[in-house]
Amino acid sequence: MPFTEPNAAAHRSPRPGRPPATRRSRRRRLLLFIGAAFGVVLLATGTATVLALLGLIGAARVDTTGQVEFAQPLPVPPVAESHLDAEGRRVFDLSAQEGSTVFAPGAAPTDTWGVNGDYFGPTLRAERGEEVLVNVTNDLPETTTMHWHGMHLPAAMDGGPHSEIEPGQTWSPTWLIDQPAATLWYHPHTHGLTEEHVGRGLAGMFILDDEDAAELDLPSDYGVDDIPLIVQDRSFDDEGRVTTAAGFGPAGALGDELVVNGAVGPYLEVSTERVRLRVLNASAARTYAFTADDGRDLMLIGTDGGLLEAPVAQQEVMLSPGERAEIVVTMEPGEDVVLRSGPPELGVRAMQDRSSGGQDHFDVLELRAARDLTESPPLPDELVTIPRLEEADATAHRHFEMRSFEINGRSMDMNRVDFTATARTTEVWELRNTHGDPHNFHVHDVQFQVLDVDGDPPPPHLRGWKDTVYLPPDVPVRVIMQFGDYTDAAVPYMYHCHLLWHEDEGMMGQFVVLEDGARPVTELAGDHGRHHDDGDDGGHESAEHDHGGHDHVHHHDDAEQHHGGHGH
Ligand SMILES: [Cu+2]
Repeated sequence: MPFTEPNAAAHRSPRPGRPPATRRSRRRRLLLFIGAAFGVVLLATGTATVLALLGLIGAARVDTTGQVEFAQPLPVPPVAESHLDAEGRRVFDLSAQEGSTVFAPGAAPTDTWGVNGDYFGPTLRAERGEEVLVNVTNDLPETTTMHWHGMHLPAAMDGGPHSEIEPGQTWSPTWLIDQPAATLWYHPHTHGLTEEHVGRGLAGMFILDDEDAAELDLPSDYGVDDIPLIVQDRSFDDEGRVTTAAGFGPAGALGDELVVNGAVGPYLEVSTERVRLRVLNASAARTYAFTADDGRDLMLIGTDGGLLEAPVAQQEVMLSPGERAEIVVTMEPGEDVVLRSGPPELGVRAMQDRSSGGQDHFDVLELRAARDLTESPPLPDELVTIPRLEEADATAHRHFEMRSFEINGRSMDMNRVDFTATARTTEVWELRNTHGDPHNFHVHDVQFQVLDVDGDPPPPHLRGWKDTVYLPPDVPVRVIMQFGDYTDAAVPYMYHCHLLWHEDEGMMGQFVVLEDGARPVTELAGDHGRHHDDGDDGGHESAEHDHGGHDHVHHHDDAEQHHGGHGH
C-alpha cells in the first residue's frame, strides 16, 4: 500500500456505491464523443493547426465548486524506507509496478501503476550532504525511466529518456544531495510516453532537508502539519473508473475532476494552527490557481527549488505542470476551509483559454480544523538567504523559442545534442513563447533564478529557486543559472515544455555540460528507435553544436545576432 491512510474501498462511504460526480456524466459523454471525434482528426493530421480548431470547441468550461463531497480522508504517501549501506549512502528501493486504485468511496477500481504500491509512490527524503542510492526496479510489462525532477546530479543519474529501465531490470543511480531544502519529485521521462506513464500513477515526492530549513519554525511534522499534495486532473466513467479525458485543447488532455494524492474529494483533519501544504502539479496539461474559498492569504514560503527569502502573502498560487509551491495556511479552531483552484491566468486568447482550462473552477481539498488546535509558532519574517546570480557573470546567453511542438524550430532528436554548456559557468536564457498556446519551460540539473518577466523584475513569487516556469504567450522570461561540476560527454540533460503531451510530441532538446573546450560524443546512447517521428532520423546530425540554420541556441561569441530573422 502506497499510503498510510486506508484505501478508500475499505472505507465506509456516506453514500455507498455512488461514483464521483455522476451528475455530470451526461455532459461528459457528449464531451467524450467530441473528444473522440477530434482525437481521430488529430491522429489523422497530427498537426498543430488542428489544435487551434480544437480551441474553438474542444472543451467545455468545468466548475466543481460546491459539488465535491469531501467524503474520504486525504491519503498521505508514506516516507520511503531507507537504510545506510557500508559506504554511508542512503539506499532506497523502489519498484515500479502494476496495481489497482479506487479513487472515490464506492467507485470501481481502475488499473493503475505505482511505485511500491498501487498509485504514486512513497515520499523520498534525504538531507543535504548525504549520498543517496536509489534502486529502481521495473516490475512493469514495458520499458520505463525514472527522473529526479529538480535535482542537481550527474546526467547519467538524472533518469532522462536515455536511461531506460527494461522490464525486470534494476537501475541504481547514486549521487550527492547538494542543494537547498526543497520539494522535488520523481516521475518517468520515457521517450514519447511521459504523459502516459505519469498519468498511470508513476510519480512521487522527493523532499530535501538542510540545516537552514531545520532551524526555521515552520510546520514540519510530515503527515500532521506538513502535508504533500499531488494534484492531477482526471475524468471518470459512471462507475468511477478513470476514463478518457473529458476535454482536449491546445494544452493537451484535461480531466474534469481533481485527484489529490490519488483521492477524489479528500478532506484533511487539521490539528495545528498552521499547516504547510507542499503542492505539486503532477497534471499533464492543466495549470491551477489555488485559492482559499474565503479568500484568506496563502502564505507562500517555497517554490520549486527551495524556500523563499521571506513568506509572501498570496491570494492565489498558480502552478503549471511540474511546478511546486509550499504554502502555509492558518486555521481557526473548528472551521472548514476549502482549497480551490480558480481560473489560472494563462495569458492566451479567449479561444484557446477555454479549451486550455483557463476558465475552470475546482474544489480541491477541504481542510477541517479540530475544535482545539495545537498552537503553531508564528511564521518567521525571514526564511533563507538566496545568493543572487549576477547577469554580469554570465558567459553565455541563449534564446529558446517555444512554438508548436518545437523549441527553436527543432523537434526532439535523441541523437542530437542541441548545445554544450560549460561546467561552473553562469548562463542567461531568454525563454519566449511565440505560440498562442500555453507552454512552460523546465530544465534539468540546475535550479534557476528569474531575472525578469517582460523586462520587469520578477514578482515576489518568482524570486526563489525555480526549475519550471510558466510562459504566457509573447511575454519573454529571462532566467539565470549556474552549472556545476558534473560533466558527461555522452549523456545529455533535457530542457523541455513540461506540458506532457507537448513534451512527448518533441517539444524538448538536449544539452551536455562539459569542461571548457570539450566536445560531446557524436553518437548518443539509449536510442532504441522509438522516435515519435520517423521522418528525419536517417541522417543523425553531428552531435556537436549545430549551426545549420538553428542559431537561436548558441554560445556567447555569436550571441549578439540572435534577434535576426525571428520576427521578435
Ligand atoms: Cu508546451
